[in-house]
Amino acid sequence: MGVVNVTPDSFSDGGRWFDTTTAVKHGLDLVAQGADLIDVGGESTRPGATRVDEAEELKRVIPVVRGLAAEGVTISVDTMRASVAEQSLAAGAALVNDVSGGLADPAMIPVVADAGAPFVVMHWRGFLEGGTIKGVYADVVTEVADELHARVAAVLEGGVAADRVIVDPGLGFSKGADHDLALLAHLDRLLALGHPVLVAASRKRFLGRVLAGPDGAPPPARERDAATAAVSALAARSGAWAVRVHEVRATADAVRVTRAITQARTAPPEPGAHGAEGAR
Ligand code: PMM
Repeated sequence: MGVVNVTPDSFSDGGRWFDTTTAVKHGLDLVAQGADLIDVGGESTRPGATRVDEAEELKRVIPVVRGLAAEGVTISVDTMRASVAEQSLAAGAALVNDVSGGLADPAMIPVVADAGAPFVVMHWRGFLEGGTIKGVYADVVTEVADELHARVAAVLEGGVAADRVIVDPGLGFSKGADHDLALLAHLDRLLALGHPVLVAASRKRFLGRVLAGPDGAPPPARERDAATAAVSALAARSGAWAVRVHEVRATADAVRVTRAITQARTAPPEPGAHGAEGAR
């Protein structure tokens, strides 16, 4: 899943793809680099970001969805607003990605249920009002799995079909670096919920902390793509359904190599056989 943020303030690529033509072109470039799905968002979810109003979000998102749909791209819309989801689906989006898992807008679940669209339900503990981080956990893996389970139950109750639900640990949302790392180390616990798992680690703060130099300074977001690709390979190996990334090429390669290695486990080569290039 390649990211097209049509926002001036996303933490990792803010402002770069802000106008419609550039955003559509960027989405097509990501497809050319190997993305199967493009996630279009018009509102930054960065901690402390102020919300954009509905009219502005629609103005950012809908033309980009329409432009990419016209090129045959499979699109997910990254929104917490039912109206944006509904109009994006009408404009050609295939899937709704809601970082609030339907909590921010009570109309979201009915819209998704009526459309029969796949729905990404992310683990979310609310807006960070006044800088409050609702990120206190005794056992982050168990709590995130339990809260996601409850959220999925509410989504199913609201009429979304079970085979349409995708879950996401919500890395960095009310979570510190150690929480994110623990969740990635235990993806199996999220897979056990019985739904496809989306992992969105791309360029996030926890990678900055892992990669920090001796002075403790994290590298800027755009220098975290190799680390992102490493997470993509590990997530793919663990059985993730998709990874949401800003820089697609490295992740597409990482996922392809992972797949080849996984296939080699189930179909080992004939004894003595090797390719035309010989063993290296
Ligand atoms: N993170 C961001 C935006 N959308 N969607 C899902 N499903 N999961 C996430 O973790 C997620 C998301 C924030 O990252 P960005 O500002 O770099 O796009």
